[in-house]
Amino acid sequence: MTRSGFVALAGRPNAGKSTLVNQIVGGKVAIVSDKPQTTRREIRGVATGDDWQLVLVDLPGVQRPRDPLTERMQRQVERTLADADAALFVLNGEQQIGAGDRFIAEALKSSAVPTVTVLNKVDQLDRDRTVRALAAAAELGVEGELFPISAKSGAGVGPVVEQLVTMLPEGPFMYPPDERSDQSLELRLAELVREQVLLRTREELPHAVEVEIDEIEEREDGLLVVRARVWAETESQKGILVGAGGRMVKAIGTAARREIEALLDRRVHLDLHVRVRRGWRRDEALLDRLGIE
Ligand SMILES: Nc1nc2c(ncn2[C@@H]2O[C@H](COP(=O)(O)OP(=O)(O)OP(=O)(O)O)[C@@H](O)[C@H]2O)c(=O)[nH]1
Ligand SMILES: [Mg+2]
Repeated sequence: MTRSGFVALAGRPNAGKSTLVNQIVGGKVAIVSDKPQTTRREIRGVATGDDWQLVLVDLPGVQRPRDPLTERMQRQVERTLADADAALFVLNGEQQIGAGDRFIAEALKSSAVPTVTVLNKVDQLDRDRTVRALAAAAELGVEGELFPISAKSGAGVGPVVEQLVTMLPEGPFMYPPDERSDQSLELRLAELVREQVLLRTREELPHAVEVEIDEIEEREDGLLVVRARVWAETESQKGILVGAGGRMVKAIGTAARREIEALLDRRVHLDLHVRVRRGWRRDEALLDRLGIE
């Protein structure tokens, strides 16, 4: 008899949801950055044990929608929560509990989804602050267990997985046991490029950039050639992304290529083109094509 099911991750932007998915899955399936709203599409990370399979649904951080991009992100969260077998509510231990956490807590309480709450980033807290933050988390009144964890180091994550497994319905595995993610190769590569953009930009720019893979070509000599477009919204953003003498786009490309080579364990040539597309975040057709539903 096996157990398997979907666990939706809910939490404010930057709480560490994607870091936690990567930690549980044991590989990088979702990109991570210190910028809020790093995750734009639902990503499934799959963790499989002897007789269980957790399909972790990493979601964009819950926030107030500002434009069609963020509206789509928010709707995605609501849909996924409604369909999940369990929810994993991630709180950012480095921050006070705020309106965003209370909003998610209320949504979880009014849904019938059984929930596990984790207080993340306790590696940054001393004992006293951890105790106080756990008390504040308990006051949110979400039913179910509460665990202090560090998604980054993995401390405390084992018991969370054990608890989630007990909440899964009986049923067959939905993914092959060695599969860790449901994303296409194109999407994974595009995300690895975007991650390097996020690491190197600030303020509005991280939110204004999207990456699209144009072509993946297998060369006979074993080289994999990847061509990607980096979308910006304005000429001045493009200028920053290209950088003086092309230095910025080169740095992004070199770092992303290394990540891609590590992922695929082969030699890669990565070709990046920075392009301007005004208002892409409001362009419903482009959002469709980019798979942001
Ligand atoms: N110190 C510490 N930092 C962490 C931990 N977990 C995540 N972080 C950091 O917190 C930041 C946000 O992590 P993400 O995993 O991208 O957060 P997220 O909740 O997926 O964010 P969105 O996709 O924007 O909603 C990154 O800089 C992570 O390195 C942790 O346990 N300890
Ligand atoms: Mg994320």
